[in-house]
Amino acid sequence: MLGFQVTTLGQFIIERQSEIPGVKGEFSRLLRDIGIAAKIISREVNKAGLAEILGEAGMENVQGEDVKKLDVIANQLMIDCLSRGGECCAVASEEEEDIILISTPQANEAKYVVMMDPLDGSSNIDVNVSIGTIFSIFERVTPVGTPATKEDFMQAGNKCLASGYMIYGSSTMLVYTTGKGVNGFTLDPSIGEFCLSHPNIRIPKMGKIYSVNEGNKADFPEGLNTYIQWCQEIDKETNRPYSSRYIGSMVADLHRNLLKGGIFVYPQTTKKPDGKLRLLYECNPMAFIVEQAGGRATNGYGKRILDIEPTELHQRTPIIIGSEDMVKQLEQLM
Ligand code: AHM
Ligand code: MG
Repeated sequence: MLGFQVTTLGQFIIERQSEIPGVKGEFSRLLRDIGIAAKIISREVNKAGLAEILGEAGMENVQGEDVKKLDVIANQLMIDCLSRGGECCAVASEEEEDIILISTPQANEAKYVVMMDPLDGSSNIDVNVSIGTIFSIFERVTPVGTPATKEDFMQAGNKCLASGYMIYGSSTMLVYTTGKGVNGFTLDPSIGEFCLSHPNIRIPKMGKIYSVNEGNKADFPEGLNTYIQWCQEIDKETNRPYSSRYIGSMVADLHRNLLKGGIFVYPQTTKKPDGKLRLLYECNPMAFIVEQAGGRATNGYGKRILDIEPTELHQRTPIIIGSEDMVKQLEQLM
């Protein structure tokens, strides 16, 4: 194959533009800008291992420049790409205390806001393990022509127009949804393009993988411990024991479970009564993708993640997400 059949992310975005009601070229341009940011962040992630040579974060490198942490770099790159495109009026980021108003003269005219976790799985950065970027796009609720406010970000996930993630793994992928299924693109570094590699991703209804930080077991709700024990029992009919897989990067853990089938849990614990993961930057975007792929995402107590009304930018929520039947099974025990 010479590559003539390849569909690039840019082509795909334009071809699918008409599927989203009320959406015009600006929205496609915004997705394209995120695609550009993805390529640049991927490049930075790939050379992160050279930090020892180029200089440690927080110090000066051999050229006398300040070396920044990768998550700070990713945050700035996303904001720069979104500012350059002109379709986004403001950004909320896990890395920033408050919302960031895009400072270009035309920004108030833009219709969309972006929420993001620029580099998820930060504990894995220094050890060369997969990390990711998570994003979601909403239409603003304040009038176009005025500066965006926090209100534009206090929207339930069910209002989300598009969400996605980049995973920097053995290859770099961008997976996203606009509410019409989920599609995955793999970066071909030789041509510098994301190419459609995983069209119409569907998560298996039932899987054999459970992903949870079992180190916190002593603090888990009883129902979760009962479920984990059940996953570990031997039973030929239900193909148990299941495999335990936990990378510690939500993007990587969920990406694997999305393709193979499985459940990912970050529950509330006695130490963290709201769990750890952030509703706006991590849980909502991933819940939108998993639901669009045919899976399920709740807080474990009957509440759909996408229906939670946020009150705080950095709000956390417990989450159970993945293959529909596995999530339902655990919910019954909770
Ligand atoms: P981060 O955004 O600071 O990287 O934290 C989020 C990460 C998730 O990617 C991952 O699922 C979780 O934290 C792991 O937490 P823990 O080490 O408590 O299991
Ligand atoms: Mg994160």
